[in-house]
Amino acid sequence: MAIYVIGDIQGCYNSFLALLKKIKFKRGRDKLWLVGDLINRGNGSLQVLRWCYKNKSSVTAVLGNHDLHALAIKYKVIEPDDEDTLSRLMKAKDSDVLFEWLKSLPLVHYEKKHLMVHAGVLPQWTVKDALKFSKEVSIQLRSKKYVEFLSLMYGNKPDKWSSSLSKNDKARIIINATTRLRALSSSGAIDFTYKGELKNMPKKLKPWFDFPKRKTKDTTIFFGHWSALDLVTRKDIFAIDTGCVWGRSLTAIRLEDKSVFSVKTNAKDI
Ligand SMILES: [Mn+2]
Repeated sequence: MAIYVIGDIQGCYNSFLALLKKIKFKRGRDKLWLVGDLINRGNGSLQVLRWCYKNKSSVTAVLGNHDLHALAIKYKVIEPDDEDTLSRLMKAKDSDVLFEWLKSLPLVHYEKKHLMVHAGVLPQWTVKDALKFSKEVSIQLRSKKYVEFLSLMYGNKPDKWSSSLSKNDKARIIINATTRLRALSSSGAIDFTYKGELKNMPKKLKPWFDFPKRKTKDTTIFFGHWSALDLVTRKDIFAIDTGCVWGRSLTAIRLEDKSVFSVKTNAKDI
């Protein structure tokens, strides 16, 4: 048995199947950890989500910004935009059950001393904090008021963590940090604009994982979301969004020995 952590699939179903073939994935023996953004932008969101649901006993996944965006469209909190490729998924006869599963996913997962999150964690958070905050959001998403909850997650404020935030502000920054975070200003405010490579990053910003005194630095963290980083394999962080939906590649890391497996994007997916 092995655990493979896989980067942002974003509806690239053929690429995903090719990667499963490459790692010789066997249901019942191996497990998959998916870093979120399972769907959207690629054209196989319905197939990816169906595969995950059918194999849910082998899949551990966390929510990404695109997954939350899809939930907001599904439950009529917002209208789809021009770049969304979710209409087949929305109209599918099994759409309700697929979204019910998606909605049940956490924001962070911790197991075997490894943390998985879609985008990042704030420097003030310990692993225990991240898990507690993820749970608070999951409780809301699983409650009867989930539509109302999804409607209040939009917005970039507050951009700074504080233990005295109101309940809604706290939920919003937890969601923004775990699903959208890339860089922080020197004062620790989330920067929502910079998406580029590290070498071009403005001096006043720092990637979240290099922010001073980050409390999770002794834990190995797997994340996606930041495709411009490409593959980063350090002792403390594994950035594994290698831009499948941008025509680059889809990557898996075997948790046990950190072996890297990757396939080029299948052109049919985008
Ligand atoms: Mn993302």
